[in-house]
Amino acid sequence: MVRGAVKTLKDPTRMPLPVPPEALRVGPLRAGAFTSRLHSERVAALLGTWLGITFTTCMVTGLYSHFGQHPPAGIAFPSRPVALYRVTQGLHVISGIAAVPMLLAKLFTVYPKLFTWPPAKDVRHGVERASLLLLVGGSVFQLATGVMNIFQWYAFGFFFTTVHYWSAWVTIGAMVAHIGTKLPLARRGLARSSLVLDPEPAGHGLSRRGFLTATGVASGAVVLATAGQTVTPLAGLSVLSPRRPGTGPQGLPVNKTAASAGTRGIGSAYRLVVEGPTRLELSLTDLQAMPQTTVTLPISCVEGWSASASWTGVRLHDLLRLVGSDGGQPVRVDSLEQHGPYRSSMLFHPHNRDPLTLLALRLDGAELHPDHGFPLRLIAPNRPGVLQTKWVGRVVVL
Ligand SMILES: Nc1nc2c(c(=O)[nH]1)N[C@H]1C(S)=C(S)[C@@H](COP(=O)(O)O)O[C@H]1N2
Ligand SMILES: [Mo]
Repeated sequence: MVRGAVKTLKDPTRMPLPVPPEALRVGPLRAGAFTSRLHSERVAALLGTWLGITFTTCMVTGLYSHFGQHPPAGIAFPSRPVALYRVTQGLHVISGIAAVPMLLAKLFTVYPKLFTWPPAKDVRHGVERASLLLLVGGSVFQLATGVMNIFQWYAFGFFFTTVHYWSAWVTIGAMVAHIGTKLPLARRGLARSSLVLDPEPAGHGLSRRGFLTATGVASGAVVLATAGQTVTPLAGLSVLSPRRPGTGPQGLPVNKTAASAGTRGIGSAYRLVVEGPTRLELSLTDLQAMPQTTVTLPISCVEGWSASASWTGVRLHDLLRLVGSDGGQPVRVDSLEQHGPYRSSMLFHPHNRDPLTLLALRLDGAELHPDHGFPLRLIAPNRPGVLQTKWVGRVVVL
């Protein structure tokens, strides 16, 4: 009896929608309007798999970067391995760049579906198709703004990181939903038997294999032309990367110069203020007289470039002990820079106590160049570049 009752209840999402008049079926809406053999289920499934891998890599490494910069209360980020952020952020940018040709190829493969007739068979089909707008729009938006950002082309009028972060959730959500609805199709397309059941039609022009190879080659080429910004041995190939190791003052790239930060011409009146349970003011001579440590650490910018250098200076932990702190409390480092989003950064206990966390006075043996933060800059292991504060004037134990 119950069974019968269920049977008579109609699934509302399967309610058929009216079919628009046949007279509208012109141009791309005609049956058989698209003839290229590249618009195939198998090509779409393979490209979808590649995109799933690159987008997932982007999301995971992007989340790591986000939480590295905005640590959730109580979760301290590790200070080792020292180059972890260099690897994760390098992967983030490399996988994003690799995804660009894949996304273009995928959109080409599936765009005839835009002209599906009827536009929506039933409510469920309509919702499914509308959700693709989020996926396509979100993917294009993420890759376009990401690439613009690494080239420091801020043509958009919003604050990049916040919008890139929230729209990533929308995109990934739409991707998960898409994979969910397409899984049976993708399985069929990826199965070896699909080559037998759905053999490639003979014809002129690019074959499916040729199309996929061209896409792979294009992805490989843009990766090789940019990855040298963080994979140093590839630097010579990096004709497209905006910042390359070995360029810039003291052989190290610079994002913000002393001139643009308004921190040029810091002279003998300089004092570092250290505030903890007690307070201390140190001149440059005082800092130079303290025990000096030399470490080799990379600057790993969120924009994907990274370069390693040798830094010499005073251990943060030593300074904290001088004002009566054991490094257990959060510490804020303030720059002499008056404006700008990166004039201050926070450090937590793994970094505060790490013997590699320095307030550096020297870079590769020479006094810091003004653009690298003269007279004093923070350099710490496994830390996003935006948090490696330059022109440090104050250290506060909170
Ligand atoms: N005060 C201050 N420190 C700063 C910045 C800044 O804008 N202001 N930029 C940060 C960024 S984004 C990076 S990647 C590193 C780069 O250091 P470098 O210019 O010495 O290579 O400095 C960081 N320190
Ligand atoms: Mo940066």
